[in-house]
Amino acid sequence: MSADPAAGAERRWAAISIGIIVLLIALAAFGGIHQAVMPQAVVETIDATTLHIAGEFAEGNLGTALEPDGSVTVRAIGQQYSFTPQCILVPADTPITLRATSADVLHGLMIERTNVNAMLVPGYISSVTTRFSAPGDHAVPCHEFCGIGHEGMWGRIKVISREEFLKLATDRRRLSCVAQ
Ligand SMILES: [Cu+2]
Repeated sequence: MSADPAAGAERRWAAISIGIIVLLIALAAFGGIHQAVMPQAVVETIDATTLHIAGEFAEGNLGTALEPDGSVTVRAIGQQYSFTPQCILVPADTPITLRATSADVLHGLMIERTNVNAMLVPGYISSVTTRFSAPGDHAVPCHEFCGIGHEGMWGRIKVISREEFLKLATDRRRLSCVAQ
């Protein structure tokens, strides 16, 4: 059989295409598996069974705290079926670190109209940094199904002006807008 130069070229190109596809699949698989098996750079753990008794998430530490550098740290807990504090008070135009965890099962913490979206996993601390440009109210739904009362699990974030917040922060160690 005489060699058909066109058929040879077809086969070569097919082999190259298949080679490229195999390489891309291998790269995607390596990337995904590699990332999945590597530990996260920062994992903070906490004993979910003693959250309320002592440590960072004891009741007196929940809410919003003004840090010496002028930034703000919010500590919150998710539990079936509410967030504590139920209403989080934060200043606008301020770097905010939100630290939260779960006291029981998996919950979600999403702040509407922002890109803040975290999972609250019992035993782990979720830490998110954000900043609000303007005062206003944001709903905070739990968006991980956590049980029969899940759809009623909503918190709130109230953003006030920085001046107003600093005034409130002078005489209170932890702030929230619960019952306001
Ligand atoms: Cu929930």
